[in-house]
Amino acid sequence: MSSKDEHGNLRETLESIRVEALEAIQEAEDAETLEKARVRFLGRNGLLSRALSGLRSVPAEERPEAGKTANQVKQTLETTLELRVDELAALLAPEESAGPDLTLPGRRQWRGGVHPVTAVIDEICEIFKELGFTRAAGPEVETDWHNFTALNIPLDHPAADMHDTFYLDEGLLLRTHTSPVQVRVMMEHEPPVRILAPGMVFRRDPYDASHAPAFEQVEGLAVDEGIDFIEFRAAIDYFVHRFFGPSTRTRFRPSYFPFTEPSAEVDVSCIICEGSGCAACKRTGWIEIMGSGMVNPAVFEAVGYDPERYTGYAFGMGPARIAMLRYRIPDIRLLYEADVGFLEQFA
Ligand code: 2U9
Repeated sequence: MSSKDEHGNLRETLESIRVEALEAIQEAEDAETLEKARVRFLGRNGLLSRALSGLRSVPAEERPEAGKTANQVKQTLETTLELRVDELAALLAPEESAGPDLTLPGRRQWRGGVHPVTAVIDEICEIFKELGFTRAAGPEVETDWHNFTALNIPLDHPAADMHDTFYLDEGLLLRTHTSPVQVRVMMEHEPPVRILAPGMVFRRDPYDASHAPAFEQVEGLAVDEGIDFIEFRAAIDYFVHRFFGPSTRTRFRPSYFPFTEPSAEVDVSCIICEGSGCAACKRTGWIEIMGSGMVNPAVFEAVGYDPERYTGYAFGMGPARIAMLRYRIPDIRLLYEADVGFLEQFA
Protein backbone atom coordinates (compact mmCIF):
# COMPACT_ATOMS: atom_id res chain seq x y z
CA MET A 1 0.00 0.00 0.00
CA SER A 2 1.39 3.40 -0.96
CA SER A 3 1.82 6.09 1.66
CA LYS A 4 -0.97 8.03 -0.06
CA ASP A 5 -3.25 5.08 0.49
CA GLU A 6 -2.27 4.92 4.14
CA HIS A 7 -3.23 8.56 4.53
CA GLY A 8 -6.32 8.14 2.35
CA ASN A 9 -7.48 5.20 4.43
CA LEU A 10 -7.00 7.08 7.65
CA ARG A 11 -8.96 10.03 6.28
CA GLU A 12 -11.84 7.76 5.29
CA THR A 13 -11.75 6.06 8.66
CA LEU A 14 -11.81 9.42 10.45
CA GLU A 15 -14.68 10.60 8.27
CA SER A 16 -16.75 7.50 8.96
CA ILE A 17 -16.01 7.82 12.70
CA ARG A 18 -17.10 11.50 12.54
CA VAL A 19 -20.39 10.70 10.79
CA GLU A 20 -21.19 7.70 12.95
CA ALA A 21 -20.22 9.45 16.21
CA LEU A 22 -22.24 12.62 15.43
CA GLU A 23 -25.29 10.49 14.76
CA ALA A 24 -24.83 8.50 17.99
CA ILE A 25 -24.38 11.69 20.03
CA GLN A 26 -27.39 13.46 18.54
CA GLU A 27 -29.62 10.45 18.96
CA ALA A 28 -28.69 9.79 22.59
CA GLU A 29 -31.83 10.47 24.65
CA ASP A 30 -30.31 10.07 28.07
CA ALA A 31 -27.02 10.56 29.87
CA GLU A 32 -26.24 6.85 29.95
CA THR A 33 -26.53 6.36 26.18
CA LEU A 34 -24.50 9.51 25.65
CA GLU A 35 -21.74 8.24 27.96
CA LYS A 36 -21.65 4.96 26.04
CA ALA A 37 -21.21 6.89 22.79
CA ARG A 38 -18.41 8.94 24.39
CA VAL A 39 -16.55 5.79 25.50
CA ARG A 40 -17.07 4.14 22.11
CA PHE A 41 -15.78 7.04 20.04
CA LEU A 42 -13.68 9.25 22.31
CA GLY A 43 -12.64 6.86 25.09
CA ARG A 44 -9.02 5.82 25.70
CA ASN A 45 -9.59 2.61 23.74
CA GLY A 46 -12.24 4.18 21.57
CA LEU A 47 -12.47 4.22 17.78
CA LEU A 48 -10.85 7.61 17.42
CA SER A 49 -7.96 6.68 19.63
CA ARG A 50 -7.41 3.47 17.69
CA ALA A 51 -7.62 5.26 14.35
CA LEU A 52 -5.01 7.74 15.57
CA SER A 53 -2.59 4.95 16.30
CA GLY A 54 -2.62 4.47 12.46
CA LEU A 55 -0.90 7.87 12.22
CA ARG A 56 2.36 6.16 12.90
CA SER A 57 2.24 4.35 9.56
CA VAL A 58 1.59 7.58 7.66
CA PRO A 59 4.77 8.90 6.02
CA ALA A 60 6.46 11.68 8.02
CA GLU A 61 5.79 14.43 5.44
CA GLU A 62 2.06 13.72 5.38
CA ARG A 63 1.71 13.19 9.11
CA PRO A 64 1.06 16.87 10.04
CA GLU A 65 -1.82 17.12 7.60
CA ALA A 66 -3.29 13.80 8.75
CA GLY A 67 -2.81 14.80 12.41
CA LYS A 68 -4.64 18.06 11.80
CA THR A 69 -7.62 16.24 10.26
CA ALA A 70 -7.69 13.83 13.22
CA ASN A 71 -7.65 16.71 15.73
CA GLN A 72 -10.48 18.50 13.93
CA VAL A 73 -12.62 15.37 14.13
CA LYS A 74 -11.77 14.97 17.81
CA GLN A 75 -12.69 18.58 18.55
CA THR A 76 -15.94 18.43 16.59
CA LEU A 77 -16.98 15.32 18.50
CA GLU A 78 -16.02 16.76 21.90
CA THR A 79 -17.90 20.01 21.29
CA THR A 80 -20.99 18.21 20.00
CA LEU A 81 -20.89 15.91 22.99
CA GLU A 82 -20.71 18.83 25.44
CA LEU A 83 -23.65 20.54 23.76
CA ARG A 84 -25.68 17.36 23.92
CA VAL A 85 -24.83 16.94 27.63
CA ASP A 86 -26.25 20.45 28.24
CA GLU A 87 -29.27 19.77 26.07
CA LEU A 88 -30.13 16.61 27.94
CA ALA A 89 -29.62 18.31 31.33
CA ALA A 90 -31.95 21.10 30.23
CA LEU A 91 -34.59 18.62 29.12
CA LEU A 92 -34.42 16.71 32.38
CA ALA A 93 -34.13 19.64 34.86
CA PRO A 94 -35.50 22.72 33.08
CA GLU A 95 -35.64 25.06 36.11
CA GLU A 96 -31.93 24.73 36.81
CA SER A 97 -30.38 25.15 33.46
CA ALA A 98 -32.80 26.71 31.01
CA GLY A 99 -33.58 30.06 32.64
CA PRO A 100 -37.11 30.78 33.88
CA ASP A 101 -39.72 28.04 33.66
CA LEU A 102 -42.35 29.70 31.53
CA THR A 103 -44.98 27.18 32.58
CA LEU A 104 -44.99 28.48 36.19
CA PRO A 105 -47.62 31.03 37.24
CA GLY A 106 -46.18 34.57 37.25
CA ARG A 107 -44.92 36.21 40.46
CA ARG A 108 -47.51 38.63 41.86
CA GLN A 109 -46.47 42.27 41.54
CA TRP A 110 -46.80 44.42 44.70
CA ARG A 111 -48.49 47.47 43.22
CA GLY A 112 -48.82 49.40 46.47
CA GLY A 113 -51.99 50.21 48.34
CA VAL A 114 -53.59 52.74 50.64
CA HIS A 115 -51.87 52.90 54.04
CA PRO A 116 -54.26 51.79 56.84
CA VAL A 117 -54.03 55.22 58.52
CA THR A 118 -54.85 56.95 55.22
CA ALA A 119 -57.76 54.54 54.73
CA VAL A 120 -59.13 55.51 58.18
CA ILE A 121 -58.67 59.25 57.45
CA ASP A 122 -60.49 58.90 54.12
CA GLU A 123 -63.33 56.96 55.70
CA ILE A 124 -63.76 59.56 58.47
CA CYS A 125 -63.83 62.33 55.84
CA GLU A 126 -66.38 60.45 53.72
CA ILE A 127 -68.73 60.00 56.69
CA PHE A 128 -68.55 63.66 57.74
CA LYS A 129 -69.00 64.66 54.10
CA GLU A 130 -72.50 63.22 54.43
CA LEU A 131 -73.06 65.83 57.18
CA GLY A 132 -71.83 68.69 54.97
CA PHE A 133 -68.15 68.80 56.00
CA THR A 134 -65.35 69.51 53.48
CA ARG A 135 -61.60 68.96 53.86
CA ALA A 136 -59.23 71.80 54.68
CA ALA A 137 -55.42 71.91 54.86
CA GLY A 138 -52.77 74.24 56.23
CA PRO A 139 -49.02 74.47 56.91
CA GLU A 140 -47.15 72.06 59.22
CA VAL A 141 -44.82 74.91 60.23
CA GLU A 142 -47.01 77.32 62.18
CA THR A 143 -46.77 80.51 64.20
CA ASP A 144 -47.17 80.16 67.96
CA TRP A 145 -50.14 82.52 67.62
CA HIS A 146 -52.11 80.15 65.30
CA ASN A 147 -51.05 77.02 67.21
CA PHE A 148 -51.53 78.30 70.79
CA THR A 149 -52.64 81.89 71.38
CA ALA A 150 -55.70 81.94 69.07
CA LEU A 151 -56.82 78.66 70.62
CA ASN A 152 -56.89 80.15 74.10
CA ILE A 153 -53.67 78.42 75.14
CA PRO A 154 -51.38 81.09 76.67
CA LEU A 155 -47.74 80.13 76.01
CA ASP A 156 -47.10 79.87 79.75
CA HIS A 157 -50.23 77.76 80.37
CA PRO A 158 -49.77 74.11 81.52
CA ALA A 159 -51.77 73.00 78.46
CA ALA A 160 -48.90 74.29 76.30
CA ASP A 161 -46.59 71.86 78.15
CA MET A 162 -48.74 68.94 77.03
CA HIS A 163 -48.15 70.16 73.49
CA ASP A 164 -44.38 70.55 73.87
CA THR A 165 -43.09 70.64 70.33
CA PHE A 166 -40.18 71.36 68.02
CA TYR A 167 -39.53 75.12 68.08
CA LEU A 168 -38.05 76.81 65.04
CA ASP A 169 -36.87 80.41 64.65
CA GLU A 170 -38.87 83.51 65.59
CA GLY A 171 -42.20 82.29 66.91
CA LEU A 172 -42.38 79.39 64.44
CA LEU A 173 -42.91 75.76 65.43
CA LEU A 174 -44.12 72.42 64.10
CA ARG A 175 -47.89 72.40 64.74
CA THR A 176 -48.96 70.24 67.69
CA HIS A 177 -52.50 69.78 66.41
CA THR A 178 -54.35 70.59 63.17
CA SER A 179 -56.48 73.23 64.99
CA PRO A 180 -54.50 76.14 63.42
CA VAL A 181 -56.01 75.03 60.08
CA GLN A 182 -59.48 75.83 61.46
CA VAL A 183 -58.16 79.13 62.83
CA ARG A 184 -56.91 80.07 59.35
CA VAL A 185 -60.20 79.06 57.69
CA MET A 186 -62.22 81.13 60.19
CA MET A 187 -59.97 84.17 59.60
CA GLU A 188 -60.75 83.87 55.87
CA HIS A 189 -64.42 82.88 55.85
CA GLU A 190 -67.58 83.91 57.69
CA PRO A 191 -69.81 81.10 59.06
CA PRO A 192 -71.36 78.68 58.30
CA VAL A 193 -68.17 76.59 58.49
CA ARG A 194 -68.09 72.81 58.47
CA ILE A 195 -64.58 71.50 57.90
CA LEU A 196 -62.34 68.56 58.62
CA ALA A 197 -58.61 69.11 59.03
CA PRO A 198 -56.62 65.89 58.56
CA GLY A 199 -52.82 66.05 58.71
CA MET A 200 -49.52 65.39 60.46
CA VAL A 201 -48.84 66.92 63.86
CA PHE A 202 -45.67 66.94 65.97
CA ARG A 203 -45.02 66.65 69.66
CA ARG A 204 -42.04 66.13 71.93
CA ASP A 205 -43.26 62.61 72.71
CA PRO A 206 -41.37 59.32 73.03
CA TYR A 207 -41.37 56.79 70.19
CA ASP A 208 -42.78 53.62 71.75
CA ALA A 209 -45.61 51.11 71.31
CA SER A 210 -48.28 53.79 71.86
CA HIS A 211 -46.59 57.14 71.03
CA ALA A 212 -44.89 58.74 68.06
CA PRO A 213 -43.35 62.23 67.84
CA ALA A 214 -45.08 62.71 64.47
CA PHE A 215 -48.60 61.37 63.99
CA GLU A 216 -51.84 62.11 62.14
CA GLN A 217 -54.89 63.87 63.44
CA VAL A 218 -58.32 64.47 62.05
CA GLU A 219 -60.04 67.45 63.59
CA GLY A 220 -63.50 68.76 62.82
CA LEU A 221 -65.15 72.13 63.31
CA ALA A 222 -68.74 73.25 62.77
CA VAL A 223 -69.72 76.89 63.34
CA ASP A 224 -73.08 78.45 62.59
CA GLU A 225 -75.97 80.27 64.25
CA GLY A 226 -77.93 78.03 66.59
CA ILE A 227 -75.58 75.01 66.83
CA ASP A 228 -76.18 73.42 70.23
CA PHE A 229 -74.90 70.45 72.22
CA ILE A 230 -77.77 68.29 70.84
CA GLU A 231 -76.60 68.80 67.25
CA PHE A 232 -73.04 68.11 68.41
CA ARG A 233 -74.02 64.79 70.03
CA ALA A 234 -76.15 63.81 67.04
CA ALA A 235 -73.22 64.41 64.66
CA ILE A 236 -70.85 62.33 66.81
CA ASP A 237 -73.43 59.52 67.17
CA TYR A 238 -73.96 59.52 63.41
CA PHE A 239 -70.22 59.19 62.85
CA VAL A 240 -69.78 56.43 65.46
CA HIS A 241 -72.67 54.38 64.04
CA ARG A 242 -71.38 54.73 60.48
CA PHE A 243 -67.75 54.04 61.38
CA PHE A 244 -67.98 51.36 64.11
CA GLY A 245 -71.43 49.89 63.36
CA PRO A 246 -75.03 50.74 64.35
CA SER A 247 -75.00 48.83 67.65
CA THR A 248 -72.03 50.84 69.00
CA ARG A 249 -72.96 53.04 72.00
CA THR A 250 -71.33 56.40 72.78
CA ARG A 251 -70.54 58.01 76.12
CA PHE A 252 -69.47 61.63 76.75
CA ARG A 253 -67.14 62.10 79.70
CA PRO A 254 -66.51 65.63 81.03
CA SER A 255 -63.00 66.86 80.25
CA TYR A 256 -61.00 70.05 79.79
CA PHE A 257 -59.47 71.69 76.72
CA PRO A 258 -58.71 75.44 76.61
CA PHE A 259 -60.33 75.73 73.15
CA THR A 260 -63.66 74.07 74.01
CA GLU A 261 -66.17 74.74 76.80
CA PRO A 262 -67.76 72.47 77.87
CA SER A 263 -65.36 69.73 76.79
CA ALA A 264 -65.85 65.98 76.61
CA GLU A 265 -63.94 62.82 75.83
CA VAL A 266 -65.98 60.55 73.58
CA ASP A 267 -65.93 56.85 74.44
CA VAL A 268 -67.47 54.06 72.38
CA SER A 269 -68.61 50.69 73.70
CA CYS A 270 -65.62 48.38 73.19
CA ILE A 271 -65.58 47.23 69.56
CA ILE A 272 -63.75 44.07 70.55
CA CYS A 273 -65.84 42.72 73.47
CA GLU A 274 -68.95 44.87 72.74
CA GLY A 275 -68.84 46.27 76.27
CA SER A 276 -68.45 43.17 78.40
CA GLY A 277 -64.81 43.93 79.31
CA CYS A 278 -61.56 42.72 77.77
CA ALA A 279 -57.85 43.59 77.62
CA ALA A 280 -58.37 46.17 74.83
CA CYS A 281 -60.77 48.25 76.99
CA LYS A 282 -58.94 47.48 80.26
CA ARG A 283 -62.10 45.67 81.50
CA THR A 284 -64.12 48.93 81.40
CA GLY A 285 -66.19 48.05 78.32
CA TRP A 286 -65.40 51.51 76.87
CA ILE A 287 -62.72 52.85 74.54
CA GLU A 288 -61.83 56.53 74.15
CA ILE A 289 -61.84 57.61 70.51
CA MET A 290 -61.76 61.40 70.53
CA GLY A 291 -61.74 64.67 72.44
CA SER A 292 -64.42 67.24 71.72
CA GLY A 293 -66.53 70.12 72.95
CA MET A 294 -68.38 73.32 72.14
CA VAL A 295 -65.97 75.91 70.74
CA ASN A 296 -64.78 78.30 73.46
CA PRO A 297 -66.09 81.86 72.75
CA ALA A 298 -62.50 83.08 73.39
CA VAL A 299 -61.48 81.31 70.13
CA PHE A 300 -64.26 83.14 68.23
CA GLU A 301 -62.99 86.45 69.68
CA ALA A 302 -59.45 85.66 68.49
CA VAL A 303 -60.47 84.98 64.88
CA GLY A 304 -62.98 87.87 64.69
CA TYR A 305 -66.27 85.92 64.89
CA ASP A 306 -69.09 87.39 67.01
CA PRO A 307 -69.34 85.02 70.01
CA GLU A 308 -72.84 86.32 70.75
CA ARG A 309 -74.07 85.26 67.34
CA TYR A 310 -72.22 82.05 66.61
CA THR A 311 -71.77 78.75 68.38
CA GLY A 312 -70.07 75.58 67.25
CA TYR A 313 -68.55 72.26 68.14
CA ALA A 314 -65.11 70.78 67.52
CA PHE A 315 -63.48 67.41 67.92
CA GLY A 316 -60.13 65.74 67.37
CA MET A 317 -59.02 62.17 66.93
CA GLY A 318 -55.90 60.16 66.14
CA PRO A 319 -56.54 57.93 63.10
CA ALA A 320 -53.46 55.78 63.86
CA ARG A 321 -55.00 54.85 67.23
CA ILE A 322 -58.30 54.11 65.51
CA ALA A 323 -56.55 51.97 62.86
CA MET A 324 -54.80 50.07 65.70
CA LEU A 325 -58.15 49.40 67.36
CA ARG A 326 -59.90 48.40 64.18
CA TYR A 327 -57.15 46.14 62.82
CA ARG A 328 -55.87 45.06 66.27
CA ILE A 329 -52.37 46.39 65.67
CA PRO A 330 -50.44 46.08 68.95
CA ASP A 331 -47.66 48.65 68.29
CA ILE A 332 -48.02 52.08 66.63
CA ARG A 333 -44.49 51.81 65.22
CA LEU A 334 -45.69 49.14 62.77
CA LEU A 335 -47.66 51.90 61.07
CA TYR A 336 -44.64 54.16 60.64
CA GLU A 337 -41.91 51.73 59.59
CA ALA A 338 -42.81 51.10 55.94
CA ASP A 339 -42.57 47.29 56.31
CA VAL A 340 -44.14 46.13 53.06
CA GLY A 341 -44.79 42.64 54.43
CA PHE A 342 -46.90 44.22 57.18
CA LEU A 343 -48.61 46.84 55.00
CA GLU A 344 -49.49 44.32 52.26
CA GLN A 345 -52.09 42.85 54.63
CA PHE A 346 -54.19 46.00 54.22
CA ALA A 347 -53.96 46.29 50.42
C1 2U9 B 1 -60.77 75.04 66.94
C2 2U9 B 1 -61.45 74.94 68.12
C3 2U9 B 1 -61.45 73.75 68.81
C4 2U9 B 1 -60.34 70.31 68.49
C5 2U9 B 1 -60.30 69.32 69.60
C6 2U9 B 1 -59.61 67.63 70.84
C7 2U9 B 1 -60.64 68.09 71.60
C8 2U9 B 1 -58.77 66.47 71.23
C9 2U9 B 1 -57.00 64.98 70.67
C10 2U9 B 1 -57.53 63.69 70.20
C11 2U9 B 1 -56.42 62.69 70.22
C12 2U9 B 1 -55.68 65.17 69.98
O1 2U9 B 1 -54.88 63.30 68.35
S1 2U9 B 1 -55.05 63.55 69.70
O2 2U9 B 1 -53.95 63.40 70.57
N1 2U9 B 1 -57.85 66.09 70.35
O3 2U9 B 1 -58.92 65.93 72.30
N2 2U9 B 1 -59.41 68.32 69.71
S2 2U9 B 1 -61.37 69.38 70.84
O4 2U9 B 1 -60.86 71.49 69.00
C13 2U9 B 1 -60.81 72.64 68.31
C14 2U9 B 1 -60.14 72.78 67.12
C15 2U9 B 1 -60.12 73.98 66.44
C16 2U9 B 1 -60.74 76.35 66.20
